Amino acid sequence: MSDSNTTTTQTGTPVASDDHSLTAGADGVTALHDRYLVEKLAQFNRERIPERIVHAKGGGAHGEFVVTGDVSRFTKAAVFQRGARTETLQRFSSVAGEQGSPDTWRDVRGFSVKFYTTEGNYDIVGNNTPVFFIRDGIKFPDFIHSQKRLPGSGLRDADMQWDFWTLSPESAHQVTYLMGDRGLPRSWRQMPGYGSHTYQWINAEGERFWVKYHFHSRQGNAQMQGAEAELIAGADADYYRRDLYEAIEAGDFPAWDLFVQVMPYEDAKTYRFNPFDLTKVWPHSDYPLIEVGTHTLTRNPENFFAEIEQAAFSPANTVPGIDISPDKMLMARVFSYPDAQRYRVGTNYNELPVNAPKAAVRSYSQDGAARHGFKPATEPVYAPNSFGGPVADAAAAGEGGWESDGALVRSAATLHAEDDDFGQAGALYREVFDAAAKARFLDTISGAIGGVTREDIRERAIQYWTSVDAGLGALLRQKLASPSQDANEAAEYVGVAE
Ligand code: HDD
Repeated sequence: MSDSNTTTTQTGTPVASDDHSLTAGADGVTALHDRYLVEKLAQFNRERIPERIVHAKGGGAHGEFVVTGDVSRFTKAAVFQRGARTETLQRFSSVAGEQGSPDTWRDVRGFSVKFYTTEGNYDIVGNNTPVFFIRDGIKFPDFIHSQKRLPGSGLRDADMQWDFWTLSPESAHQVTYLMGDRGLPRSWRQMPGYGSHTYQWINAEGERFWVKYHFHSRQGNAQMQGAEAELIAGADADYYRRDLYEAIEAGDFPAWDLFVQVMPYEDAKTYRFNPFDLTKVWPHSDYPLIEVGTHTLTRNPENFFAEIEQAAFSPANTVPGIDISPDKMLMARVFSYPDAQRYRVGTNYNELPVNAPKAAVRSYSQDGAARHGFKPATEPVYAPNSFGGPVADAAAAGEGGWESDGALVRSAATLHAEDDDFGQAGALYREVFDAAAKARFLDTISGAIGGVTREDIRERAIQYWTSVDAGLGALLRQKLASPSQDANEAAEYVGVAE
């Protein structure tokens, strides 16, 4: 009988040593039948799972969402009914960097929230910007390739970043956010979150609405400048992760107020631009913010790997009273995330405690690698059946939907009067950035474009910003031509220095 503190193998047998392998004599060859040594090395070799293909570097915490507003006229989802309190999990991240990359490289930040609702898990899987670089999911792998590393040198590269962006002018609005102050938040706690896409809400009467989510930080919004971000990147690559962890440990719980913009279902057809275009925001003057509730992070993970690395957020996780919209990006994402998670975590990833719903699971899914949950053998394993197994129910599912008809085509969405690529980017630059922010913006884009080596791509980049704002284009041309251009600035966006 071993002491209760004796080390054991994975199968619970006491082991003899954690210091010495079994050898033929003190200096002899190692015995293959030292199965504890073999188990230890083999298990170690399998400690990592593939990192997320995007948003690999991140951090997160557990929290609670409390409804304070009354949005029951728009959705019947239990999670958003007045007074409801729901446990949550949140993950923040950077898009392009790998697991160990510095938190303070300029990038868009992920902002995903999992609500463990009484009706199943609901995930809002968004970013700290309200728009995105592209409007069709078929471009996503190309976009990400252009932001990651060259296949030969393994280096990030300004030529391919600007080549892709300037050949994809719909990126202008998001690149304006990225190269503006929002590209370098001071912390995850001091940034907003957006669902970005248009989603669908369905009320108890079956009426449908289009909605956009906005999380406003109670800590306020704050940013840092490039020089400081560069210093921090070298000194503390985990700056954001540490900030969040330490704040929560100290009982300083970060919180965000959630609002929605609500568009009546019929408005979408005649709105001045396509309301399902992820490169656009809906002006608040058209659709004002409506209060929903407050999300507060209160508990750090006990185990980062089990609770954050294996966490699987997905826009496919909807609940009754909430559905997706005809946004082509969103439709691509609802396929992509569960697919990534089956590969990255494993087929039965939803059985892990961090992903498992608090609501009961009744399904006919079974088996697969590492399955451990199963139903009593007396229960039927197929539907329909005559043995009292669970039955699907359209009314309970509370799905939305929309009308669509037509031949299968590959084309842009139906045109609305004000669909364009540059209008909202120009408004952001002219009307939201003050003079100092405009000057910093010019510094950042000229620095980043300064790293472009191909003359045609550089010229296209000047045209791109001229389309955003003619004055900005002229200033950029002037600055790029000026010999005082600091060579170091060029490397900033590609993640080296400012
Ligand atoms: Fe995303 C992670 C794929 C647009 C916000 N994304 C993430 C993962 C994949 C994709 C495969 C890793 C999931 C995992 O392994 O757990 N993303 C896409 C595709 C998109 C796309 C195919 C376009 C069609 N993503 C996109 C937008 C947003 C995000 C438009 C924000 C509005 N993505 C995130 C995120 C994620 C992330 C919130 C969610 C889970 C996570 O990071 O941890 O930051």
